[in-house]
Amino acid sequence: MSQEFKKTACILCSINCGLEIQLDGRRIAKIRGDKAHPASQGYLCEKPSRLDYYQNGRDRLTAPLRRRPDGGFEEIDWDTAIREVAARLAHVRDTYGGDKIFYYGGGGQGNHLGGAYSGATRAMLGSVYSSNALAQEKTGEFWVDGQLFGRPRCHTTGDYEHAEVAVFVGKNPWQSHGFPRARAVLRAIASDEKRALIVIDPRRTQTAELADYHIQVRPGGDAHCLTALLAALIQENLTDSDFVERHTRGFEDLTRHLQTVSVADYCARAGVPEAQIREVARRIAGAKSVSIFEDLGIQQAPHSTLCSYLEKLIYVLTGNFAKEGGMNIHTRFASLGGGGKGGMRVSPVGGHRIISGLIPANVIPDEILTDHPDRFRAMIVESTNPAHSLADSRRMREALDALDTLVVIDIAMTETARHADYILPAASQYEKWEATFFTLEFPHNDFQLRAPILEPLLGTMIEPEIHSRLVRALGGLDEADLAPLRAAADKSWTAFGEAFLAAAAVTPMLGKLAPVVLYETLGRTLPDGAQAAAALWGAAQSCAMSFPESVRRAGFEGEGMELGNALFAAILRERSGIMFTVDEYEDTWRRVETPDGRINLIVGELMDEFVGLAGEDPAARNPEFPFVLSAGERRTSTANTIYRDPAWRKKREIGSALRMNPSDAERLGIDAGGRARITTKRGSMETVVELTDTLQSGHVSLPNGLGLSYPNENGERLIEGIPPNELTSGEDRDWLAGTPHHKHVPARVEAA
Ligand SMILES: Nc1nc2c(c(=O)[nH]1)N[C@H]1C(S)=C(S)[C@@H](COP(=O)(O)OP(=O)(O)OC[C@H]3O[C@@H](n4cnc5c(=O)[nH]c(N)nc54)[C@H](O)[C@@H]3O)O[C@H]1N2
Ligand SMILES: Nc1nc2c(c(=O)[nH]1)N[C@H]1C(S)=C(S)[C@@H](COP(=O)(O)OP(=O)(O)OC[C@H]3O[C@@H](n4cnc5c(=O)[nH]c(N)nc54)[C@H](O)[C@@H]3O)O[C@H]1N2
Ligand code: SF4
Ligand SMILES: [Mo]
Repeated sequence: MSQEFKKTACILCSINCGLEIQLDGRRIAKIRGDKAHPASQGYLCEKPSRLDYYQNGRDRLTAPLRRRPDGGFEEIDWDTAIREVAARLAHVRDTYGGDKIFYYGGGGQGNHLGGAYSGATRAMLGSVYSSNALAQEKTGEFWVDGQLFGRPRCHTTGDYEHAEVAVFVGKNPWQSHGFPRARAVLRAIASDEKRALIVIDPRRTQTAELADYHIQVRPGGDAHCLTALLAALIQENLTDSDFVERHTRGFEDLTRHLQTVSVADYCARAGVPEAQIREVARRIAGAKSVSIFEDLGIQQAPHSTLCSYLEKLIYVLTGNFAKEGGMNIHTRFASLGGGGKGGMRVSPVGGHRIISGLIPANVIPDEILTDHPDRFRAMIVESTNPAHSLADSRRMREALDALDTLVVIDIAMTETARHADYILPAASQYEKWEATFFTLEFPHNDFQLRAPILEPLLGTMIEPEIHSRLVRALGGLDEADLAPLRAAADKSWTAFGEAFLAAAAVTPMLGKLAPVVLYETLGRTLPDGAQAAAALWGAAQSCAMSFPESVRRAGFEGEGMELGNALFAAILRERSGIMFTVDEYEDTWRRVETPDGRINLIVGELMDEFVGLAGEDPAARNPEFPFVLSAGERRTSTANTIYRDPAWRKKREIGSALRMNPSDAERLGIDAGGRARITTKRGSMETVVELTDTLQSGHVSLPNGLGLSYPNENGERLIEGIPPNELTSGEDRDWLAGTPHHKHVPARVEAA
């Protein structure tokens, strides 16, 4: 066993804590936190200790696969795979138009470089529509950011380290993280009597156990709960009137409505004590600083876009914006959005709103399973598993099967890959240069380029090379264009930059193919074989151009392209990652993009829904489906579908259980450790039950990421736990953003 610890990062959630790994041959033997990582500083949760189950899973793909006429797969060599995939997709483009080739994915929790390079393949194909997992969680929030602050990219982040009061709405950071060193930060708030932790969650989560105030809202009652909180702020004159007057627009109109809201009535509907809501309103108003985190508990539940709006009003009306401990608009190293052509506003078949370049994930099957001439005919799926992770798996599988061509780029044989015409096996995230664009922090934002710690598994390929070869096979790279760029790259990055800009001005396609052009030119000159990092040179340049002052404060020097070069050089050099921007609180105001720099308090499109809450009862249930199922809870035993082998979970049975309140179980005749059948309008499945009073009566919960098919030692595929989206339905989604109601699925439970 090698004694050396190699620096890399955890790939299991968006925080990407810095790791040091000791190898035993190709096995991941020892893992510890990297103290030099600028954000995680050595912090780790329990999940990465099992990373060998990812790296050396039995499900790893080791050769390109082609579907045979009999439905099985056969191995083919890479040259054949690239040639045939390019030809099949070009055929779709030439027959029906490149806009019929839909791209889904581009990265998971640890890997966004593949997605960066896929832009070139898409440009060759004329593929303009895309989406990814953000379009089933964050697009409603992004849209609201756009309404309040001017553009969807005006994304705010909390400052939980410094906040006097931290509020979590439908978010369980003890388990799911979402900000660096979450457990340490939560413990610090909980143990300081001058600070307060507020949790709005129907379930008594680990975070709620620590909280000063656990607002145990009724499932689906958030819109009423948040409105009651806002009404209490307004009616008790608890808002920051100076801030509101100087920085916002629409307060009168908003107040007119909130003055009419009965706090008592809305609290009753939400299932929360009025006294608690009023006390929390006063605690928030009296605090020096407040940060608020909203997540899937509202983003994947009824009124999700409206709830995002109400959540943001709380911190805006109390002036907790653009200040220490409050909410701020952060920098970004690169965009997480979908790209594509600027003008596209709605999906081609159903006319569904596109937000941040992303088609709502829930409507993807509707855009395929139709005879509409503009339907998607082909799909490229990269580093994501939509047949498992999107609503209504059965319909998603039908849609995948209805495509002319499905190409899947993954490291493992997934639920989605099984429907592909071609599967291209990627090298794992420990076998290549990788990075994520989850750069969401303020005032210190960090970025880490990870070096490979292992050679690619035989037969696999890194995504940048896959895309480069596809672009070449599609006729996109001309050696005559590349040679002068290579020569310039040999001189200096500045010479390269100038040559590239000049060449792209003459041949615009070079600009559209930029990631792959950089890979084939500049990439070949990078030290330590970091060819795959080439696209980051472009990202570093645009980051330095967008946030020059913040990049300078982080210690980088130079004018124009030199500043971006300095940033890029540090990225290549620092294996633990770098702080790429340091902000001042005033920067947040410079990033507000409304015409007059004020925050809009009125969002016209949401007002009917907002006012309509008065006539709604969130406790109403269909007698046929009296339970609310939260399908996809984050537990210590879940990590999306990144770990496929069920053996990674230490307590296998209980980790996959349906959680329910003991009183419900007793009424239904289900014993502790017994089994239950859960039925929704889309499906019915059986599983083991865990009894716990952390759930309210009438609320049951299943973990996310389970129910994967995985081969045992004999190669037989077994499924452990419930694949949650066998039970969900595509039509249960937010009317505006199209985000799914996964946390709020009407269900029936019976003893099995
Ligand atoms: N361990 C682990 N961590 C993860 C992941 C993982 O798979 N495993 N996945 C990562 C990913 S991709 C994401 S997006 C994040 C998600 O992170 P979270 O959003 O924190 O995760 P969830 O557990 O899905 O949902 C949060 C909470 O919503 C609550 N909830 C359910 N219904 C309602 C409701 O009606 N109202 C309110 N207010 N709350 C409700 C649930 O009880 C739950 O505690 O986690 C990331 N971190
Ligand atoms: N019912 C329900 N459904 C949900 C959720 C829920 O709470 N409830 N949560 C949703 C959320 S928030 C999210 S983010 C999604 C996540 O679901 P997906 O978007 O499907 O993402 P992951 O499960 O993270 O899958 C990542 C895929 O990337 C592959 N992979 C890993 N490393 C590499 C690599 O280096 N290269 C390539 N090419 N592939 C790689 C893995 O094998 C895996 O197939 O699930 C969503 N689905
Ligand atoms: S918090 Fe997220 S990134 Fe950090 S160790 Fe845990 S799963 Fe990995
Ligand atoms: Mo997610």
